[in-house]
This record gives sequence, C-alpha cells and structure tokens, in this order.
Amino acid sequence: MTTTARAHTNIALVKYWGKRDAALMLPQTDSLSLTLDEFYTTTTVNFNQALNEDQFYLDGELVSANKAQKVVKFMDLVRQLSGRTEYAQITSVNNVPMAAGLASSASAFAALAGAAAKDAGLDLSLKDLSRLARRGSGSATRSVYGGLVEWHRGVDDATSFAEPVQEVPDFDIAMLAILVDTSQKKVSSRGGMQLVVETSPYYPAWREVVKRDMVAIKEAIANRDLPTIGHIAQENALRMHALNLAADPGFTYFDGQTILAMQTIDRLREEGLNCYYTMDAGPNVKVIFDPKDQDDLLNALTPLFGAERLVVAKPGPGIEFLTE
Ligand code: 2P0
Repeated sequence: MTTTARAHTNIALVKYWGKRDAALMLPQTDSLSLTLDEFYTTTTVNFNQALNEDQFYLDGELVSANKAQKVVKFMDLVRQLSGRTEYAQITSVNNVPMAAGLASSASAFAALAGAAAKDAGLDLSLKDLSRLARRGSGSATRSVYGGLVEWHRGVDDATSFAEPVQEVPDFDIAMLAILVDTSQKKVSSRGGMQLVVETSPYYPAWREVVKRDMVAIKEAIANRDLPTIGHIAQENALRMHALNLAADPGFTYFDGQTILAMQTIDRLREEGLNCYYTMDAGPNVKVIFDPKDQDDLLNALTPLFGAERLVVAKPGPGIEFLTE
C-alpha cells in the first residue's frame, strides 16, 4: 500500500520563536498563521519489508542518510506509535518557486505526518495529526489546517496542537512573497530560536507580547479588520527579529534587500495601499495585503525587485489525501 498526502506551507502572523521542550517540540508561546495555496509539499509513503533502512527521495533525488536524519527520526516515532517495524520509502516533491526560496519544513512535515501515519495504519483525528506533525517541525503543526490557524502552546504533548480560526477566511486577504535571496539560510530556525531563548534578555517581554497579540489578532480576524491584522503581524515580526539582534552572539536574517523591501512597504502603506510586511528565518519578505491593491503593489515592487521575484499567494487548504 502507498499513501500520498499534500500539505501547504504557512506563514505566521504571530510567530513561534522558541521551544520549552526540544524533545517533545513544545513551544514557548501560542502562534497564529495563514496557510497559503501556492506553496506545498506532496509526499508518498510506502512501508516495505524489503527495505533495510528508510529511503527518502526529495524532488527526485535520494537524500543521504546523514541529511535525512530528521525524517528518519520522525519515521521512528511513527513506527513506535503504530507498532509497525518495516522501513519505508518516502518520496517528497516541493512545489515552491525558485528552489529553497520558500521551502518550508511546515508543509514538509505536515505532509509526511499525514502520509506516514495513514500508511502505517494509524487513524488519527486532525487534532492528533497536528500533534504528530509538531514532532517533525513546530510550524508543521499549523499546516494540517487551511486558512487562519492557531497553535496552542498547551501544557504538554496532549494539549499542544493546532486549531482552525477560520479555515476559509471570510474577508479578503492575500500574501505576496518578495524573494530577495533564495540561498540556504545561515542560521537554522532551530538553532536561532534556541540561542534566543537562552541568551536574549528580551525573551520574557516576548512571551507577554505574544499573549497580547494573540488576543488582539483573533479579535481583528473576527472583525474582518485587515489593517489591524496587518499592523499586529508587522509589529510582531519586528519584535521577533529584535530578539535575534539582542541574542549573544547577536544575529539577523535580514540583508540589504530585506530592509529595502520593508521600507518600500511602509512607504506604499503611507501612500494609501493596504499592505504590511512579515519576515521569517531568512531574508525574504512576505507582504500581507488586500487583493484589491494587487496591481498597484506589483507595479510599485516590480521595478525594484523584478517580476520573477514576486509571487502572490492566497489562503490555501489544509492537508489533503490524494490516495485512499
Ligand atoms: C513560525 N518560523 O512561526 C516561525 C517564525 C520562522 C519564524 O520557521 O525547530 O522550522 O522545526 O520547530 O518550525 C519556525 O521554525 O522550527 C519558523 P522547528 P520551524 O513559522
């Protein structure tokens, strides 16, 4: 039997940036994201008695055992939960523009969790699937659902899961990625957030920021208030990145083009466009905007960054099973 699942990536509007339990992948705070339609991973899993180790193919190429460690560790967890003992063939294809630009462990581990659990015979609810995806990568917890999704930090493994806030947003919202640099990131999310938890003096303040932002952004979502959603997301991203600057040693994911994109979005908003920025563990900038401003936004950004570096995405769906 083989099982294929597809999951879309998500971009956090209120960020997850720190763990309190690295083994169980429990986060320090809640977070909230938007799942996108344009970027997704499709993964097929096939448990096979004839194999003597897991074989992981990514975008058509066999990944070396060393580089596949996170995937093998995740498969070990699925074997432990299901009682299966066979190794598996795992085939993943990323649908992302310009390799690595927006490649995301969120869609990857959500799709793997879905395909592996089902192929192993585990019959998980979406809630339990989000808990399982969490063990692969924190942000994958949220990619089990579509649209606007909240991840509860919880108090333990059983209570740290994602839940939809609005699976299909009932107001207009879109995201535009400005791909300023698509090379591999220098500081991994995992390493960066751990350093911040251990050394950033602002970490206690960040926990309070997220508590307030979670309440405020859910209220703004209920009110279909895009300017408030965008404002909260932009401030939250800046505060997350301030943690990095204040770590020891301090670091940043921004490069010069990142700053140019941020300043440009601020200027366009002052000129009347409904647009806000957010950045993750890399230099690319994602713009939250009202789709009615799309042409104006693209016209303003194309001369600066090039049309091929601008990718528009809309809210996307939750996990999909492509085989029964
Ligand atoms: C997020 N980001 O909420 C945060 C905000 C980027 C900045 O990529 O260690 O890849 O696998 O749990 O989920 C989160 O990092 O890290 C992340 P792990 P993950 O989307």
